[in-house]
Amino acid sequence: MSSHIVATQPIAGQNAGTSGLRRKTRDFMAPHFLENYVQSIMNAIGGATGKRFVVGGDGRYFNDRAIQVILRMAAANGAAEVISGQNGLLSTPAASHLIRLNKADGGFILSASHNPAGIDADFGLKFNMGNGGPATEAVTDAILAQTQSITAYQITDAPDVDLTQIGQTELGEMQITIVDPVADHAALMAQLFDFDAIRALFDGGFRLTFDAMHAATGPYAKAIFEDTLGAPAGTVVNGTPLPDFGGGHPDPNPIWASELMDIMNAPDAPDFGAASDGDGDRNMIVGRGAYVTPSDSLAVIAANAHLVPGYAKGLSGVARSMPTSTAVDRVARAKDMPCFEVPTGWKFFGSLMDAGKVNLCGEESAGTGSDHVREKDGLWAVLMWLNILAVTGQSVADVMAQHWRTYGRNYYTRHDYEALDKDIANVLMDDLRAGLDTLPGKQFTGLEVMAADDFAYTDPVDSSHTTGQGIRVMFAGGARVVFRLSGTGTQGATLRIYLEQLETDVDRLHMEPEVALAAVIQAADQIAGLRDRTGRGGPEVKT
Ligand code: VG1
Ligand code: CO
Repeated sequence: MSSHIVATQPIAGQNAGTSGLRRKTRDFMAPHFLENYVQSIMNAIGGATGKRFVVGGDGRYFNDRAIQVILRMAAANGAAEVISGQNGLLSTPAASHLIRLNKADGGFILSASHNPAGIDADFGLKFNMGNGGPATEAVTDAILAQTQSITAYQITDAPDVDLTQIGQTELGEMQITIVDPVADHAALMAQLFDFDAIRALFDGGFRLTFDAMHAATGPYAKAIFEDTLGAPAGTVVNGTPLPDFGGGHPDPNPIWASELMDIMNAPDAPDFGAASDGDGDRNMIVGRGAYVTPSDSLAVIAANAHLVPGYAKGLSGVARSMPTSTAVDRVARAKDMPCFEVPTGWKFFGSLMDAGKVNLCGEESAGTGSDHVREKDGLWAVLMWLNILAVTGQSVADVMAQHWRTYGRNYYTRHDYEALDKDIANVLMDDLRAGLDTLPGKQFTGLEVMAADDFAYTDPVDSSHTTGQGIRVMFAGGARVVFRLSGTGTQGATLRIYLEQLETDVDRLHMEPEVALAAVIQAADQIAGLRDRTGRGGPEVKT
């Protein structure tokens, strides 16, 4: 085996967004594209010599080929060891755990999360650091700088490594350790949760349907729910990971997981439904006829975490991404614990968790997790709920009703305008930014603006500063609108509008969200001129 240096030049557009680099699969397959990015990562972290990495992905199309390239480049760059999931599979939370467990220097996770998979769909690569969490802003910036100045990459010309057998193998001087993708993560879950109580729940006839959406979580869910906790075979549906995710869109929300929503709204619905996304870090929670918004799920978990063995001592603090509803803030206030508001993307939670300031984090986009890893964790969230239901003996609908009575309800929805012309989206945001100072005191559909800003954040641990994270408009009475451009799309621009309205009147806690939010939705349209500017009748996706 010999290594060689390949001359190359920068490839435009290798700037990572909210969660690593995400592009069309064919872009990643183009000559030198993947290689440039991998070498840029290795350069940005001070080289790979003597280092230990974890590698794995969500099993999507090109996962298998990309891993072979990363292995050959790691060997050529002098890495000591790479730990790979068997057949190249690892969910994002499992990869995060393996990095921490093995004290690795970082990990390469191959995924475009919930984006569709296939040669004509999307592919992605994200680098996680030694703490198991996504590359920080500083490292992401360093990687971008490398992609703009790269002149060569190193690769060996060895044949493919066989990743089908668990055990040790070598690539030149580099050791390759192939591990069961599920075992270590499942063992971690057994430490955190009362598996006996959850087993008793299933023994008593409690029925769960878990939709793995043909993506990474299938094997994890089968091992934990069916093989360990005694849920009957068939509890996990769409449980076999497929390279094209069965042609679906593994984004666990009522729109894309409509198959599960139909099951949960049928007369013979199971007690509990859940789903996860492409790489297993997101979750959807739904009771019989009772969908739980991710923001509410975070608040319920914050309110009840002490019922779960791993969190029996109570939480040190909680954090949410800025657009996530303020439901969790109300729980934190009632329980007198710190609550942080950070920019979108899990990388911003890492320093708070490393410093012990928080051990529960969440995003409105169906991400919830704790400091057991440094990523959001779909199966963890589902187990949190199962453990809470097992202890309280309540249904999901009962838990929600009680929570809203205690803390009030933050009605919430997100509207997405997808694949917009980038210029139109940018001008819309620029105009909003320019007009911020004129908003306070104005009325829109009867709602008075109290404050408006462009969200900026200073990390309380390392003082790093981030600006331009989204326009916030706060109204009197606890309503809020946030305008933000997506950083994970691969086509045009996606404008996300996050809409929220607090309700504390006990007689108004069970309305249709779109009805409760009607005035806020109209106000957002008036403030941004959405229909006129986009030329569309409304958003493509409402979640
Ligand atoms: C979206 C979500 C964000 C999430 C990110 C990665 O980003 O809104 O909350 O952290 O996806 O999720 P954006 O920039 O498109 O809004 V995923 O499951 O990569 O792993
Ligand atoms: Co994901």
